[in-house]
Amino acid sequence: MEASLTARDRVGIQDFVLLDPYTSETAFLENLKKRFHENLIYTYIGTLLVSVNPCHLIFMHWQTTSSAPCCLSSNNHFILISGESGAGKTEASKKILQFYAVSCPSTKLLNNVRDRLLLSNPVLEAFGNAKTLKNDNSSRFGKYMDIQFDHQGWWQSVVTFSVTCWRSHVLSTRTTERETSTSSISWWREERKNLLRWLGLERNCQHYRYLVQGDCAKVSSINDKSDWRTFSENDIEQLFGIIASVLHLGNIKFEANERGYASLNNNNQEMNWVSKLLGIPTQVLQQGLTHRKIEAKAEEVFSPFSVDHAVHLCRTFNWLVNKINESLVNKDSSRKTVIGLLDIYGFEVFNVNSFEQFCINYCNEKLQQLFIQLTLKSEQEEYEMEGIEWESVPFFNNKIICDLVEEKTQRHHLSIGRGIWRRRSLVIPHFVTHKLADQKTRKTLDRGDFRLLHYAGEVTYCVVGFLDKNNDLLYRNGKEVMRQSKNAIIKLCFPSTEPDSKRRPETVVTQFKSSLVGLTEILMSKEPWYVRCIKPNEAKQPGRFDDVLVRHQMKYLGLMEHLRVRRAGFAYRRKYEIFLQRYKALCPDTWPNWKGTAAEGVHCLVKHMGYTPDEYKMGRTKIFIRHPKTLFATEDAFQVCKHRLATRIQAKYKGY
Ligand code: AD9
Ligand code: MG
Repeated sequence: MEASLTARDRVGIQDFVLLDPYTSETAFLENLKKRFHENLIYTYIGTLLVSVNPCHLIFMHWQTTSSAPCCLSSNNHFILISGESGAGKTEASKKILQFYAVSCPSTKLLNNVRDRLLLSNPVLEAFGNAKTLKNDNSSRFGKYMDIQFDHQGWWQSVVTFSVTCWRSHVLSTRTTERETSTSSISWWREERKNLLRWLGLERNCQHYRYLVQGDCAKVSSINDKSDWRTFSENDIEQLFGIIASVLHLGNIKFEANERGYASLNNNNQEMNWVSKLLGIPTQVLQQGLTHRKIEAKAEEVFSPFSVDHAVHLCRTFNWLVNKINESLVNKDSSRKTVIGLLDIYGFEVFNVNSFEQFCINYCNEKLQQLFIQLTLKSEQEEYEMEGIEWESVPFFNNKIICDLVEEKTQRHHLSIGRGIWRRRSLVIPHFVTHKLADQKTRKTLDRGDFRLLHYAGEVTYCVVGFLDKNNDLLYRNGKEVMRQSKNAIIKLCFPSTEPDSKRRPETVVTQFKSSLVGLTEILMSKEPWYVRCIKPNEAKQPGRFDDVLVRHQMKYLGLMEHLRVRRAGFAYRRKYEIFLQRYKALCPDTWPNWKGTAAEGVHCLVKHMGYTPDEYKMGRTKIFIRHPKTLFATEDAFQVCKHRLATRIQAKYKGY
């Protein structure tokens, strides 16, 4: 008994539900810290898993036993991984995939699908991730996949693999972050010189504006050619052609013509390279890049770049996703258990926050709302189902911020009357929050700024370029240019048969909103599991645990509330069968075999253990225990009993 207490003191408690005193935020923080320093980065709150980024490689198995949904269950599940940028969501999602991959038996066919799925990650990351100040390998796309299991609970295939290619990877000349992937670049830096020559590229990546923006060009991530096994040589060649053209495009310098509009010289070397690599006539390209009237003042001159490049990247990325889908997705439509896995781009705040951050943060806001709804809902349902009285726990509900983005009227709460979007324009109140701004904060806002009080903190957005990006004005021009390309991938991405609607396309926010609504519907139909990721320090340093930073994340991730909900009344619950099986040795009437129902056995057992009526409740299928100390006492008694039994058995067999 003593030994187990000591271990508990040293490495902390593995499930916060059993932490005493549980209401203290400091106790919660200390437990996380203790475990972090022991390299125990995973801690539960019931079925929710809290994961703290170790910021270094640790050799351990993922402790998924009680936190991963069981593939034998007949229900469909989803795992929502959340946390801010750099907190470890993508790493956690990879570990979950690995966990399911290794926990299933090997057959050649299966291995093939699994291998391809695991391999698809680096390829997607090469195109969809970027180095930002928050994270060296920051996801700029959301990824949702359904993993299918057969009736025996073995991983069978991937049925849906959808990647929401989102404009958050629009290349922007205004951000301080370099938003194009360098992992693929580092791969081809290793390649033969003639490849570079063929692409018209310099060896030195500093030569390319997109690679030096944000002063974070170097990443040593993917260098392995085998990562690209899913693709043919020809595909790779065409893809590299696209990446190289994006880099060339990034280096094109516009000049202002006599009327103040952007213009390009016919002999522009970069443009010639793009024309050659994409197989688009120089004239068409030149017109496509400049025919929109752009004022030649300050950085606005560069705006056509960003949109055109985004068009390339976004469509190319879709092509990649489709290719990966083709190689992974099983056409067998018979109903089987599915586990959905969602890894999105995390909440982010930079010095200058633009439209991309607005979309990313809104997506996080929406998923936080889903978490709130589901946590409360499922807990409430469980109590109801089990016939146990429910006591509600107050939560900060972020619905108001989602409504604000979604144009829903919120007159009584807000300092403004409506949502921030009105038709296609942005209503820019100086301060948007669920409570009125204090005067001091209000003063720090510039004219073109607005501020949202997100669930994860305040973010000031700069509205420059917001409407253009939202209205996606250049997209159609770019499409026409791209259609003339001879590059096979670009051709597929921009088919000439695609209807070119004369109608104004939906705004980016509208499209984004509806894809999020679709995602929410998928998730709502499944049983939720959560992984909440925490970033221990801003410097990405191993062994450093910043109390203030972690406490802030604990708060906005709603961990304390979740814990309170889990323990509102009852800290611990177990199916009667499982509880009886574990502790039956503690009561002479239930040991070794109990003849009655499991519920009766548990009743007999707890009576024998001296539980007072106030300490527990008998639900329809489960026992609910109010305080952890009751369970600890039972568990400790069990350890003593086990030890005694083992000693007795040893004594009995001594001499044999
Ligand atoms: V973002 O929202 O996509 O910008 P993520 O996905 O939350 O972000 P990511 O998983 O990419 O963060 O983790 C950031 C870095 O932290 C990784 O590149 C690893 O270097 C490091 N990390 C995160 N989790 C682990 C882990 N479990 N073990 C070791 C980790 N290193
Ligand atoms: Mg990520």
